[in-house]
Amino acid sequence: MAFSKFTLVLCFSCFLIASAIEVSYDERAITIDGKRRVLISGSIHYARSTAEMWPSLIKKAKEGGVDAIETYVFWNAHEPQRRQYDFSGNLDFIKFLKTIQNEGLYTVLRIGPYVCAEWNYGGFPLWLHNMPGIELRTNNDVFMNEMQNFTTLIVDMVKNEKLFASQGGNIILAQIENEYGNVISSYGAPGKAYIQWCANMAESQNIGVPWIMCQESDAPEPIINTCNGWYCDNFTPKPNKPKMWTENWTGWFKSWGGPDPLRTAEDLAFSVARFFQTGGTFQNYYMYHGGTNFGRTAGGPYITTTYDYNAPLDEYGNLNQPKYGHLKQLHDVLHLMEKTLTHGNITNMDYGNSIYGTTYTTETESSCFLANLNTSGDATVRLEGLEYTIPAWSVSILPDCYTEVYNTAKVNTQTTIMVNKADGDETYALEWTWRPEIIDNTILKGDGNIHANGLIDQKKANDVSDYLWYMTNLHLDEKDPILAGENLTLRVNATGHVLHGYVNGEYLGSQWAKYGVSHDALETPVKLSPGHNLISLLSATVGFANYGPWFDLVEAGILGPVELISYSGDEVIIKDLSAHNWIYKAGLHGFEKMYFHSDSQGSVSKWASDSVPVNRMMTWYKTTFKAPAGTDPVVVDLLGLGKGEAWVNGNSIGRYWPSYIADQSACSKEVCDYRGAYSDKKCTSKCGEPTQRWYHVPRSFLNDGDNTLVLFEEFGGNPLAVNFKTVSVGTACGNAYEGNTLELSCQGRPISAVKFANFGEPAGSCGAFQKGTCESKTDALSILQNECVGKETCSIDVSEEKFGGSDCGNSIKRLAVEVICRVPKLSHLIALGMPFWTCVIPDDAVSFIGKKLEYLVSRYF
Ligand SMILES: *[C@@H]1O[C@H](CO)[C@@H](O)[C@H](O)[C@H]1NC(C)=O
Ligand SMILES: *[C@@H]1O[C@H](CO)[C@@H](O)[C@H](O)[C@H]1NC(C)=O
Ligand SMILES: *[C@@H]1O[C@H](CO)[C@@H](O)[C@H](O)[C@H]1NC(C)=O
Ligand SMILES: *[C@@H]1O[C@H](CO)[C@@H](O)[C@H](O)[C@H]1NC(C)=O
Ligand SMILES: *[C@@H]1O[C@H](CO)[C@@H](O)[C@H](O)[C@H]1NC(C)=O
Ligand SMILES: CC(=O)N[C@H]1CO[C@H](CO)[C@@H](O)[C@@H]1O
Repeated sequence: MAFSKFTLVLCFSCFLIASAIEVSYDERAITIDGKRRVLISGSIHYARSTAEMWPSLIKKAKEGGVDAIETYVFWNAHEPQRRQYDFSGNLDFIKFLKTIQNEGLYTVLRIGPYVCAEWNYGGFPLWLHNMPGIELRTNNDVFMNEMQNFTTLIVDMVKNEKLFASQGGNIILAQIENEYGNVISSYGAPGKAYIQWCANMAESQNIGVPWIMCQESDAPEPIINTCNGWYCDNFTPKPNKPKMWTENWTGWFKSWGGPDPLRTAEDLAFSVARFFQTGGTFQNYYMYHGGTNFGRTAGGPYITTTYDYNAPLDEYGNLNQPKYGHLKQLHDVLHLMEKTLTHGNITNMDYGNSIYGTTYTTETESSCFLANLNTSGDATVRLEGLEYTIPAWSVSILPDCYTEVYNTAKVNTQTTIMVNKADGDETYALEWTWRPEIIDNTILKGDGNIHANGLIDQKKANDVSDYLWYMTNLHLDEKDPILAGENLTLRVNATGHVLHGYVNGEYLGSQWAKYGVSHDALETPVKLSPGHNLISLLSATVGFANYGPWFDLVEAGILGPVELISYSGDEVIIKDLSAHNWIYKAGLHGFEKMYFHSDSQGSVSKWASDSVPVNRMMTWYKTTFKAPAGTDPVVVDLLGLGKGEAWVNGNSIGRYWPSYIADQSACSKEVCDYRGAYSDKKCTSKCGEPTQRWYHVPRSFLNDGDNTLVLFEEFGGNPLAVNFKTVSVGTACGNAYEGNTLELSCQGRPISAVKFANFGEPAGSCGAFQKGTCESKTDALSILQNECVGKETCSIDVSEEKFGGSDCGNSIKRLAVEVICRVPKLSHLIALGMPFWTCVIPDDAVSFIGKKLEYLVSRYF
């Protein structure tokens, strides 16, 4: 069956190939078959989800009002060894592009192949760095040959599948290089020559659609320069080029030790509305779905495994509400105004006090924007005789210059609070086996495979592991002054990633720096004996640098100096070991032996099940588990562990580091206010909590029978609390303005109860709503109960017709509502004195007894 379905799809594409689509541009917009377009695009990186997730992510993007999906191409993932390629699994980017095409969306293909993207080494393969005579991202033949070779390979693969619009496909734009304008001044004249070469090389690929360069103000003709940033309303394109925004940061990425970022829906919508008000016609969300940095793909230093980005779709692909829905409504309005936005004459009005109006006028219609850039004062504006109230830091859109159909600060979409819950009522304890990482060879014998005089940059080792041992033998004469002195200390200046020190087999201590960027040294008392001594240092990188001028040269590992220090009277005696002969060994023994593979039969006997150790460094743990039932996304809770990497059925789910607590001081003290310019320091939260406790286990990594979880624990931790949960909607709230329709949805499960409902001037926010000083005469709660309980979605007209008059006078009223999307824990209900019969009611039966349960819940919660 699957086969015949496949052939059917193939034949469909035979028909689709029919005609080329002409993509061009003028000073107003990208044109498709001669028609100027308003285009909303969203970034989804194929390598940050699984092939099984792609169709649903893209479908949700389409439903969110997105016209195009934008992705980078990840060179180091595809060409891990020179001329050895991988396009399998979630690296099958052609399949990803076809999934977008099948959904009827356009694609923006950002080849780079330098991509930044908080991706390991910005997407460059490490072997590139180690090629003789190479200099990256500048006018260097060795580099340019490699860049051209890879770019050509990708373009040819796409051409073979006829995916460029010029061939009848859906790719409308392609990008070469990335944000080079931010760094070009550091590269001097060769940088200018290089970017010119990039343009010529790209053009010579003859793809038949325009090339773009982002953040490159002197992009060579005919390449379009585009803007990246939190806001791009002040961006001016080159003459005769459309105003395009390739990266509107929907949130921000997260670093180990850093807080949770949040960019509010109100501010993001404000930035988009301002961009279109000021003449923009193409806009891309970076990210629309951020996803997960599986394996060792996270960039650095210190980018977390989650790449959620606070995007409209969360890490697991769930709708991040209200952001998703609030933007969807904005996209619908902007699409409605496509004609006026791309053809209308533009008139700007300055009302003073940072209030600006813009009218787009064609022969037949006009559309208006009213923006209030004032960060505190709401404003009243007169337009053609009518008055409009524009809240501070917001934009109102009037598609006919008469009716306000959208205001960026008035969120009429539900807010969703997700919960992680166990399969069934209780979490069960997993049974663990363990084995030590074998390190005697390195800490006692100093065995390695590379010898060098001096300390080396870790990029010189191969890139299959974070780990590199640095070992040196030290022969000390009995009379050596360093032994004669007092307080003998080993001092190792590292680059800020993680370092563990051993001398003669004994563990001395570890050191790592906040965000992996400062240069604190490991300083520890040490005992050495006359004769032979062995110093073994283990360096663990946490993602190579991915951004900045010459970022590729940023060194990692132990660069020194490595010194022994002792004191004799007032004299300091220093023995510098940096230039010694050092022996190197890359990787973990258990990794080479594939301990992480569920079917590594050969070594099965060596896993011990008795006296499972806790807080033991350099330890492997293994357990089997059943996948949680259902289709909700699965996460594993790794609280209790230190730092390491985790594998499910042999698939790496990424680095873990739950013991890294987000810096207390990194959170903003003020209550999050959407008003005023956003930066990644604003509205942060979760300080004092583990930076990342939950790790995504994609459903496609799991099977119906036994599944294996393997952990490599580097720091020492306790696996006994590890458990699997699913992520689903717990609570949905609305806070919608009169005149709108509020849609409430539990996304696939019934609304089980209405916890709060009030029409009038309610106060507070989701989870903490309160009645205001006035309200409607009817009982909003019972109206909501009647219409919503037991249903998966319900739609409420927020109006006086529905809720009756109120004692609020003429002010604009709102409906605040909070509904519960799951059955409360039975144990909880029993504790509250619920009758026994409720214990036997399964989840699914809830809709039948919903009202009864609802009543109980509203009484007891
Ligand atoms: C890339 O380089 C290899 C040799 O290393 C060569 O065989 C291949 O043709 C090159 N590809 C392109 C598109 O230039
Ligand atoms: C913002 O509005 C207040 C009044 O609401 C006004 O006093 C202030 O000058 C305005 N600020 C700017 C920058 O226009
Ligand atoms: C738009 O501006 C052009 C040039 O100033 C003018 O010829 C045209 O009549 C204007 N169209 C409208 C609808 O105002
Ligand atoms: C430690 O190393 C860093 C480079 O990683 C260097 O900038 C710094 O000067 C070194 N410190 C000492 C004391 O040599
Ligand atoms: C050695 O360490 C001890 C204890 O910290 C301290 O009292 C003493 O002054 C140190 N000696 C020298 C020479 O620094
Ligand atoms: C164009 C722009 O806004 N660039 C900014 C991108 O973000 C970094 C980090 O926040 C800033 O340093 C750049 O100025």
